[in-house]
Amino acid sequence: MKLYAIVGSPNSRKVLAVVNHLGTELDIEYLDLFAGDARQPAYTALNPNAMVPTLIDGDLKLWESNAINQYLADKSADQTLFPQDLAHRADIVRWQSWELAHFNQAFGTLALEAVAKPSFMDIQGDAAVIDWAKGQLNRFASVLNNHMQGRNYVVGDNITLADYSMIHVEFFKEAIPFDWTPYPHLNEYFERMRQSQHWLATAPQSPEAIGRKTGS
Ligand SMILES: N[C@@H](CCC(=O)N[C@@H](CS)C(=O)NCC(=O)O)C(=O)O
Repeated sequence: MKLYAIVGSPNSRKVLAVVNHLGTELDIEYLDLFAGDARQPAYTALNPNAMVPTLIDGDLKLWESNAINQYLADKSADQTLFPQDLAHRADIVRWQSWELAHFNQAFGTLALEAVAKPSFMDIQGDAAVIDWAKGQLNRFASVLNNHMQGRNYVVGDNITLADYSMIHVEFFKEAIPFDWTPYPHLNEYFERMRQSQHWLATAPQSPEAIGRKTGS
């Protein structure tokens, strides 16, 4: 198997954490964000979105990080990240769907517009989009905060795919213009996951390494 990723990219880190957790053996090719590697025809033939991550396994060309993680977990002998029990699986998929459609759509948009564009791309973020994302993030952070009261993980008593999905934008948490203080249970959860072994191992070695082909 082969995984295409970008150093420091939140969605790449989401998959790399699962690869680390499962001990999956695969080749990893890091694309250079700034050189436009993802827009080259050879890559868009694999992923027409020109985005990472993409997993290749034989004839399967799989994009979308949550789909990749479900596939990797199902292929693995380790059944704890995405157990076979139907209710448990549905609960994990529910939270993966929710983070993609709501919580991290807002969090990721705020991170991109308010931090990544000005800091890494030399582009001004869109003020109207930033305002919209803040409103959405307030709405959905409150849902996660309430859910995390009295819990260590999003589903059940152990780390599952839902956790690696939920926290994948964590690198930007303190950098975005957003007041997290009303959400103490969410904050404790993010701190716990931030220190978790397999997530920590996906962190870029330096800010300069982000988006570059070399380094990890
Ligand atoms: N829904 C996709 C999102 C993928 C995505 O947004 N990837 C970002 C990196 S974190 C990317 O490749 N961005 C490059 C671009 O937008 O041109 C997934 O979950 O895999």
